Amino acid sequence: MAVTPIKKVEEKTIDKAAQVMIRRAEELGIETVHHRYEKMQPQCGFGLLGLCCWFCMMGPCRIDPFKVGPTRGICGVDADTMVARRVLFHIANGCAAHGEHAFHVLETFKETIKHSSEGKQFPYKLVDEKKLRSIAKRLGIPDAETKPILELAAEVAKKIEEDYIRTTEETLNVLKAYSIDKRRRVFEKLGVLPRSIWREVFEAMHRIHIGVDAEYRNILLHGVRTALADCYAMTIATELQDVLFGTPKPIESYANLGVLKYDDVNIVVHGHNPLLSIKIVEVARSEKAQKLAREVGAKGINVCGICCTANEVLMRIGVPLAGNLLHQELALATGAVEAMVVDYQCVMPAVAEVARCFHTKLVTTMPVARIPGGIHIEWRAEKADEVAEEIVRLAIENFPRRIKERVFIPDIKSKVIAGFSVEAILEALGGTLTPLIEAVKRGDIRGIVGIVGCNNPKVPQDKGHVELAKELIANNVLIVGTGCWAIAAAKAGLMTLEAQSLAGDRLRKILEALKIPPCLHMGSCVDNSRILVALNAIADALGVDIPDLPVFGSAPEAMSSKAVAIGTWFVAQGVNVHLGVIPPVLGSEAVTKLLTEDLEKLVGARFIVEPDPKKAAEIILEHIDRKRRALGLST
Ligand code: MSK
Repeated sequence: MAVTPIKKVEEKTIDKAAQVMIRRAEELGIETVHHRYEKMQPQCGFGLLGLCCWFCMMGPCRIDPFKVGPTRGICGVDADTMVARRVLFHIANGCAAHGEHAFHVLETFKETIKHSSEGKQFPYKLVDEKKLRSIAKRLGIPDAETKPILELAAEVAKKIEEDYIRTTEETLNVLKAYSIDKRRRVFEKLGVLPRSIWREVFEAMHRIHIGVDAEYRNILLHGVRTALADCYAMTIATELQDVLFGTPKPIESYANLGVLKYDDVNIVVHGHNPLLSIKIVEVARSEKAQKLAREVGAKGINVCGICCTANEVLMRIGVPLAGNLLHQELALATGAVEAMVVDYQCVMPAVAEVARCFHTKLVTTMPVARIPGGIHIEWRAEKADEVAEEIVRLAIENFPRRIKERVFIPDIKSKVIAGFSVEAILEALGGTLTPLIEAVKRGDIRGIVGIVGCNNPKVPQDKGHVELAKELIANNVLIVGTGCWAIAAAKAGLMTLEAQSLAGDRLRKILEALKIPPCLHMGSCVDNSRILVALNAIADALGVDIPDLPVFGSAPEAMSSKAVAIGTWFVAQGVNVHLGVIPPVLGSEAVTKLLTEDLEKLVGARFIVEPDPKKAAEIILEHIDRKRRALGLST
């Protein structure tokens, strides 16, 4: 297929490996996300403003922002309601994604308890007893430190399950366990305490149905409630994954397409849920699998990852990162991948098309996520080891079909130190937050910024992520983050000890003393919950509420509905959130004002939209200094 070349590839990505691979894909006639993005131009102006609606079959309707054409949809919906409904749709969509992920982990956790109690073999184990006891303690389970582990785990599972199935007006057990009093009071006053994860998504879908909620403030208030349900669904996923696979500790690896190997069987795991990918790594590292690989002429088996499954297996077992969202097709375009194994979320259906150009097998594994062109080998908790073995064998057997002449792997990769869970950060600090808090008070750490979120082909890949991080660390701001930002920062070398040299003098001394990079990899998307746990602890230690802290959140290249949900709950928790991509809300002045101004009066924080990373850094630094002054700290 002839592909129209991208005019200036450096305007699509700052990542050198990606630049090379986009050109390589063009040579091979492979279309990527960037080419499809160009074909899609100009994108619908109504859609970009949030002014189109397809929620019923009288539509689609669109509202004229210039008020020359229709100012209402066929049902009479106005611009404010139309835009607000779309925001709520995204939040509910994001919450459903995280909620399902967490629920799958909960089901596996319960099965693990059941099999262990019956003394039966099971692919999963309760690996991190210390973490389990700390979760139980937070949940207020009696004798959390001494109770037999399986009994305790069953009580934890029950408390968490209640947060899905509750039918009363009580709020989530996990919210009560993981939020600070000051925030809980704010949520209570606003009437946004979530009741159950399923119920808030259900109610959101009801409200946006034709002829239900038509008052934009009421719709968005439920958006906040649903986003909070999302927040604690993510907490469930993180916490239970830590129990099943161990709480991350600092670990070294590499990032970027150069982690693929010419002589190895390459398996790329992609998606979000580590339940199967961890098993694949275990099997691939076994002597039996390595021997099989050698028998087909490979040197060994190399598992690497894309997106948040990559983050999960990196921070727990050191698996290298092949790349973030916009790398998924490029990894396959190397021609060196025997199997791409996907679970769910952020997997572009286009990977099937790229795989088809080579010998690559695309393997889908989750019942909720099949892709035409993929082979479906379904994960089940009780069969996880066999499924992983089958997939690894499939990849090994596929190696001889690789056409060596078509393989090209860019020799580009960076070192990365990942695995900064809250527990690991505390350990680096000597077991207490005091050194961090004292450094913030002195101004050695001017502030802390969480940078998170996706890539988006609307902006150059990684540019916002990397430039914003560099600008902030040069100004003595410590960066923590997750998701595709974390992969961007890793690829750019910002998660190494060498990157300490990019930090301002005062921050650098702290980093050198603690032997940590200036950008701390805290995990996958769901691990944004770790950032919140850290913020709660800092606010508690200082005796203030979260909006009082010299902190900020940023999603420079936000793309998914999950990002909308995460951004909304960070704001609800009192953290200002910067967005580098303009969200589809500008069609309503009222909604835009509510999100970027009025929310501050309600929850103490708001959204800020600024595409230029340098200007965004200025806004963030100004906010941090304002908060420092209010706390009586030097600036
Ligand atoms: S993978 S949600 S593109 S961060 Fe978590 Fe990356 Fe965003 Fe997906």
